[in-house]
Amino acid sequence: MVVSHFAASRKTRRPWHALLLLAFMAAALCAHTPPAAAQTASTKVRPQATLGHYAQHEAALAFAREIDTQELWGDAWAERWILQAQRNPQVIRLMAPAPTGTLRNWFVYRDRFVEPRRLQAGLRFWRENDATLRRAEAEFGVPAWLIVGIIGVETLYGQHTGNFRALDALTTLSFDFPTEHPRAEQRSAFFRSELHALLRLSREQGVLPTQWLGSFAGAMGLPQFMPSNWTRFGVDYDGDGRIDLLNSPADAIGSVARYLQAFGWKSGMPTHYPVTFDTTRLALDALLAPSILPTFDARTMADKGVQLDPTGQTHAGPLALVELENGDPERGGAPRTYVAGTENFYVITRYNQSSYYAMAVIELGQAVEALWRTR
Ligand SMILES: [Ca+2]
Repeated sequence: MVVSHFAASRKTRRPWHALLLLAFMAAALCAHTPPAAAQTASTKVRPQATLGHYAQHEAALAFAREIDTQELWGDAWAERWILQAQRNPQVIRLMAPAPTGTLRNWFVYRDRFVEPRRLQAGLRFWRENDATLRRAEAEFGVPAWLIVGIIGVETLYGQHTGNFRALDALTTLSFDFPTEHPRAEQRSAFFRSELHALLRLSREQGVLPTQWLGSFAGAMGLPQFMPSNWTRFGVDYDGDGRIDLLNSPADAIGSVARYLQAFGWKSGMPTHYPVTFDTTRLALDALLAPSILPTFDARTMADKGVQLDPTGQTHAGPLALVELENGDPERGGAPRTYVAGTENFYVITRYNQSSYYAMAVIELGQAVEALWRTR
């Protein structure tokens, strides 16, 4: 979804106008009838029609009015909620770029996710959802272990879905994105389109925008979907008539499978192969230049000094040499880990653009599957 830039010359509203709008908003909220599932929540949490930080923020308000115009929301739906959005300094701190020069550590990262508590939770999740996982595998061609790996790494099977108000997080990242970030402009444009998607999703689902909770980046529910993905890839997989990624494991399973299918998951293709190096002709710089984008066929890999295992040698598609740091070897770290990633490895990084993430998902999912098979 593309959100056009708002017109800077738009007429500025006066404060009394905002107050009138709030009175109108309170009345409209009473008349608003959410579907049954959301109604319980909305009666529990009485919306406070208090002005938030962004009620004074001209660019945010202009953006909201632009959305209202685009969407033909005659009740100023976007504006009335942006008026309530709060700036969250913790969100800004968490989004700030990591200090440069620190080496990452795959072994440490893996141990955070492939550990007894998460394995047991994964086994329980598999037991409770086996039929749904098998259905998703058959319908989308995405293996059960991969879905189990993703939901496990994302939220520990729904236990950690995030406590940030998504409206505040997305508005903060839209208009107060940390300027020291190298791609600040691009990232804040992304979050503005997600804020737009959240407002639209709320309206469609009959949920007040202030009620959504998620990560500091606005990802929500068991699979941590951004609002636009909720609309684009969400599946009602338990057939109750609504897509509920906050409470329905079945909807989460179907949605994760559909997402991976849409990004090109190839049924039956491995994610990666182990490698060893022929150091006499290793062209490491050339191999690492395309990063995780699969680029070299098995033959080219061999020419550049990468020895694949016997299955890898017969792989038909392009491969990427994936490099994972294990800290600084001079300070007690281990040598780097290398694997040859396939196009399916790349598909997993479309969920989260990190090779560490993809490897953790693969290892957790396959470890849970091994437990499930030998139960
Ligand atoms: Ca559902």
